[in-house]
Amino acid sequence: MTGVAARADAGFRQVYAEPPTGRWAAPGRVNLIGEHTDYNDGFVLPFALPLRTVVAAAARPTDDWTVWSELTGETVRFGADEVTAPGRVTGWAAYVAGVVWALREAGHPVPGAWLAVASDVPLGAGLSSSAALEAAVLTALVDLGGLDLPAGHQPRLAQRAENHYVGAPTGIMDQSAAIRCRAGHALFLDCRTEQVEHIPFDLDHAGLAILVIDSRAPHRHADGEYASRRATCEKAASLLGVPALRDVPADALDDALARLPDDETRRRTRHVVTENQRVRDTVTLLRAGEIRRIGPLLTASHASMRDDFAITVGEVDTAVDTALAAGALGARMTGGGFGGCVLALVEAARAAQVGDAVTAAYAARGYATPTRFTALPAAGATRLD
Ligand code: GAF
Repeated sequence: MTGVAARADAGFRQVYAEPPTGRWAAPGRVNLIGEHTDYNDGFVLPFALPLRTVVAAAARPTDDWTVWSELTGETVRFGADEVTAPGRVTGWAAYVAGVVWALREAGHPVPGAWLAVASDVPLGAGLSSSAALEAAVLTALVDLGGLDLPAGHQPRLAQRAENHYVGAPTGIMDQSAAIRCRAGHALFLDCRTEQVEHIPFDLDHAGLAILVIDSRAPHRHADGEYASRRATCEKAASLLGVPALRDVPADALDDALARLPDDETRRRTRHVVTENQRVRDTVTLLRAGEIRRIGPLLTASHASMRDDFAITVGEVDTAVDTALAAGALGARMTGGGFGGCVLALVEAARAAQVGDAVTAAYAARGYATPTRFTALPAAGATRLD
């Protein structure tokens, strides 16, 4: 055992003075395309990263949970009283308590447990470290308790933990990616029906790479801005008399926009409707094995996030513009916005050159040095060993 799994395992043995029953892992993600579409009942296309969160765990005969985190060095214990209602455990352990709460609320007999968490998913980079933690804990508890909860039903439960226990009004994408992704594939998810199609995404074979650049921009007011975008979309859907913006077809967009009262609502709506169409167009190209041709869709998605949805910041725009000028086939911010990561589709042989160009552009503007890596699509949550 090496790396993050060994660290979780060693942490467990140190804190609890015995070996864990097993180790469960769940990945961070990047979203290839389809941003802020999930809570509009739309379409997304994420893939799992090889960066994972690992939970070493053992069931306990008592009705309480103890969790150690490598990141903080803290051990937090909570009992049944703290998972009868949201909000009683706070901080990082809320993601763990939230999963226990959501399982119990859905009527599952969750076993008490000792848990130890280690992670390679960077925090605050928009790579979905919180969903990775939820998914790793959920998979461990489902396995340890022999719970009857198929993988297809797990993302909704993890999302409930995040929405209601932690209090973040996110959609279903990140938990779905952490749980349902498949190695070598992107996950085409219909966020209304939760139907998935695993789309082959063989970058190596095409001589391509996805370069992920962490803009390292501080997330300024990201939580409030996310909630306000969501509220505007819901208001627009209600004004248009549809359940969600997913129900506005791309070819009826102009009519819909004409019925909305102000420029801001029109722009937010246009982003969501056109972004759903870009996801479908990307899937059509990938199904035909035309990876190179998705580049312009990625770049158009970025322009829409920048100009219509207004969720980009200088650092991410600089990374996108510089990557494109240095030869990327397409580039866009990925994740909720206001910072986080940019992904660029590049010829594999040019990845370093494109990355270096972004680093130089950041230095010229006085931004913090960006970090970067190339990513191949990895698997979703699983038991290790
Ligand atoms: C965040 C949220 F958690 C997702 O649900 C999604 O809305 C995303 O932002 C934007 O596409 O990652």
